[in-house]
Amino acid sequence: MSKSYPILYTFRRCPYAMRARMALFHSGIKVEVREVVLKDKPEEMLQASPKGTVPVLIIPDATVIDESLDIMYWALNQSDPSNLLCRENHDFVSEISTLIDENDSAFKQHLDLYKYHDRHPENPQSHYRSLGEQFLQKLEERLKLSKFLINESPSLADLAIFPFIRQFAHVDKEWFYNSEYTELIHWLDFFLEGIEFKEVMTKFSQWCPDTTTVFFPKS
Ligand SMILES: N[C@@H](CCC(=O)N[C@@H](CS)C(=O)NCC(=O)O)C(=O)O
Repeated sequence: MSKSYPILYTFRRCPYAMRARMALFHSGIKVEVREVVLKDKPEEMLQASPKGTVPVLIIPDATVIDESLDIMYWALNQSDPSNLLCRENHDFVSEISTLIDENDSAFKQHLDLYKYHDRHPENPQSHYRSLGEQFLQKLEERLKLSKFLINESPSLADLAIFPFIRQFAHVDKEWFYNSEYTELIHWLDFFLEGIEFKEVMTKFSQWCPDTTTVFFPKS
């Protein structure tokens, strides 16, 4: 019988999907990739997860995991050779979860206001940017104390947050790369230039039931 792999519905440019792929990559778990076009979601994905967001992971026992953070924890709980979960340190574990919560709630809201400011004309774009900067400042302060957000090596917090900082930076790259957040700029570039990210950003064509099966990572 042929080996069955977990199936990952993903969308290349989605920051939630990026962080799920980063964790899968670090855990060394190979998945079948199904690249989704958000305006044309496959029926198979919606049947597994009717809420219709990516990423969605279906593991071989048919369990559906449709929250990016849960996919990260699932993968790293199987295998975490880089100790991204910082399991042995309870303070780190709780800092990781607090930082990710803040990213996924207030910062994500501010990021969307900044990115889609034209839908919120009651304030100028710079107003929404300064709301997001509260989180940038917090990260910058942490990065003055240690090389990564929690400690001297990357943790789950770094992997879960950097795709969102990338998105914030890309709204106005010139502003970001000339800003006072010099530690954050170095930190972001570290992830963007890494081989993991290149692998994570591999382009796949839209999946449909007739396409050839493709895997991530490729090798
Ligand atoms: N809380 C979810 C959020 C995922 C999410 O919102 N993904 C976006 C793409 S970045 C999505 O699928 N949106 C649905 C759509 O645009 O139709 C997670 O962490 O997985």
